[in-house]
Amino acid sequence: MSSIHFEINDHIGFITLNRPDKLNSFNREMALLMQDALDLCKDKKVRCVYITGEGKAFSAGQDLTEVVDPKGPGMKKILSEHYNPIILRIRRLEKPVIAAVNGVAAGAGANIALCCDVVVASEAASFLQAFSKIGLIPDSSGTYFLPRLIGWQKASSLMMLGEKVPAADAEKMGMIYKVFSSDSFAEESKKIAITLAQMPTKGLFYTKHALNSSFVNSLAEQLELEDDYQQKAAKTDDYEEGVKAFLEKRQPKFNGE
Ligand code: T3D
Repeated sequence: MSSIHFEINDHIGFITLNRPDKLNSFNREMALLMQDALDLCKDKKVRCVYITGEGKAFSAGQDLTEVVDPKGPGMKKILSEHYNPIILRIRRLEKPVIAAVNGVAAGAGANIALCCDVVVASEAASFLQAFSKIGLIPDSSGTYFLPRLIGWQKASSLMMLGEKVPAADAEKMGMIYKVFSSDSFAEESKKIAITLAQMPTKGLFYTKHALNSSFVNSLAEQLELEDDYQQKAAKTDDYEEGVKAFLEKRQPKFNGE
């Protein structure tokens, strides 16, 4: 049994965190295998990525037994070789990445979910910036994305107090996109993946990268970038098909090119 399960179905790369007896907490093996799985998602036949957890948790973040293991990787490697490369792979991937948060998401587990393009959760899920409770700071891009998602004050308070946020509250405060009932979660979250995998993949990629840059660009720079990406989007097969299908009053059939 591998700590990451990976398969491609219907143009979707399914990545399942698979250490359920450890609440899918990350050890070195799982972090490196997740990077490999994200690399496999660069393949053209993958048009959307779906990340979830096996069992009752999404992920409890860093496996804390590994950090006290004298033969373990140590703090420096844990960030520079495990989490940071995962976050950068997700943000740079030229297709949408969905986090389907099935249960508790804590520490790095929460922040990996929150850096994804679409974050949905089961009503059984919760989000926890667990770091302050053990004397650490929020990593895995938490200090970057969380204040941008929910505002500085809420982010700062959640990071310092380390309170667990139920999925329904996370949705209300704009931390995540949608919550589904436990019964419908698997089906509804996969429906989103299927929809995205059939959409104009390059257009979605340009949208993702424009959003990445909007955090740092001036208005003038961002307008220039939108212009540049729009010229590129307008040269895709999918743009041609989208306009043609609209004028012919039929459903478009996008090929992702
Ligand atoms: O050096 C570094 O650490 C750098 C890296 C930083 C990145 C990080 O992610 S730091 C944050 C690490 N994560 C945490 O601090 C979360 C710790 N876990 C919890 O707070 C709770 O377990 C949860 C809120 C996630 C879930 O609570 P609950 O009540 O549903 O489950 P539980 O009973 O606490 O846990 C079940 C078992 O999983 C338990 O083991 P046992 O008693 O059944 O043998 C527990 O010890 C284990 N477990 C949970 N989280 C972790 C873990 N074991 C190792 N590492 C964990 N992170």
